[in-house]
Amino acid sequence: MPVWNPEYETMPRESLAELQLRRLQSTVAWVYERIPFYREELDRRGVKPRDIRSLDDVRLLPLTDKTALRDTYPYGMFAVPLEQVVRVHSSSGTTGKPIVVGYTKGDLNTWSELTARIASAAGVTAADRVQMAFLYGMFTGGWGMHYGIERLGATVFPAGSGNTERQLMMMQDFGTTALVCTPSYALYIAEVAEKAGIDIHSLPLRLGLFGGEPSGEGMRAEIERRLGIIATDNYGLSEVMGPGVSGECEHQCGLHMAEDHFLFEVVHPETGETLPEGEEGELIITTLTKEAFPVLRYRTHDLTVIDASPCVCGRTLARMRKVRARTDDMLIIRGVNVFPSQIEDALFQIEGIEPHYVIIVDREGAMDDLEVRIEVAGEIFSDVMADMVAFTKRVAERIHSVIGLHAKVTLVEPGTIERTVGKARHVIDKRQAL
Ligand code: DLL
Repeated sequence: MPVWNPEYETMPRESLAELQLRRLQSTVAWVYERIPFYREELDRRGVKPRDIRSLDDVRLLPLTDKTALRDTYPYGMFAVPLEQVVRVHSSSGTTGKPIVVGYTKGDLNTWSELTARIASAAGVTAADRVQMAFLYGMFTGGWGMHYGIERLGATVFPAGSGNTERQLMMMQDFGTTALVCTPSYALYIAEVAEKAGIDIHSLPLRLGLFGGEPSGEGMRAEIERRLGIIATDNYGLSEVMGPGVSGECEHQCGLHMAEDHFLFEVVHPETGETLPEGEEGELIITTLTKEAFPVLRYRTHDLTVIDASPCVCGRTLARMRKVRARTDDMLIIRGVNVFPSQIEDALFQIEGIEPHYVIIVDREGAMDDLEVRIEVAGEIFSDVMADMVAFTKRVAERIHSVIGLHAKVTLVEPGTIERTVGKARHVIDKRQAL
């Protein structure tokens, strides 16, 4: 499979490091001059842009958290006047004010280059017909992927998310070959097709580019089986750009990171200490070419591992492991640390469970209660009571073996758990309301 931009994607790692250092130096000078927040932070540390002499000197720079971006809402972290900003997006925060990010013409050019790159790595070519089923709007997913896929020369159908029957009609009539959306929406599309008696396997659809939320290997296998496609994962976040930060190649063995435009580090989530390659920790990203909204050492809260060993595809860009958890989605239940993804992985191992679940945490007196509500295949649901009880017990045991806690397992009929056309919400923590 040809590489979209071999000059950068297959660059020898020593040259890449030189490029990164040059770009880091200009970014630090750029933010020092233009963003009061960074100038103050650097002055407080007694660090001047000229002190950045090696890539390791990135550690002299402050970590940036979401709060800094919130406190300067809406434009306080912009490095250029609004006249030079040609696009604004915002992050998908659920409550309060969003984080607002801006792009110059140059930034949009970089962005479409990088989304073209990940689409190409996933296997999209100019001959593809790509259905964009991401939300268009302030979310970076829709527009970000859209321009990259156009740049690549493929045909784009900007369907947007939702109206699943119409998505399926387009897929059938337009001959869609690639689908772009969140993994949970892909599954929902499969489900609606199955119900409507549409045989997706007989359609030209062959490839999926999924991102915007975590998805494990169990979820990938389910999507690949039900849609009859190859499913690839891509990752990004609004604060550093949007999609295009990293994405899988056809070998599906980690997400190649756009290291020519970002500097990636992994740190210990509590101490902030830099961890060696191969250790799991929080991903930290410094933008190297952003003009309007550069960030230094942004704390993503996403947990991953970086692997810089060569990939069979020939790209020299290091890979990050699929993000399965965030430092802030960890639940503490009866004193035990639990990631929702651990429960999901346990569920995906059991035959008969549909990939729709919700984890409900509540407090009864001083005790935390954990309930896992799952959809099961129709046959199981209509089975005799004794079989259902045995099944429930089996699921509870599997969950216990993974997280060491007893969960109340509730089986619900197929179709009862809320579906989403964007990012799925798998956890309801009622304790927060107390
Ligand atoms: O979700 C950008 C994006 C859109 C990426 C479309 C890929 C495709 P935000 O709304 O700012 O931006 O949310 C960013 O979503 O910090 C992760 O926690 C999570 N996330 C995004 N992609 C993945 C992924 C977009 N492939 C936050 N795997 C990030 C796991 C992901 N988590």
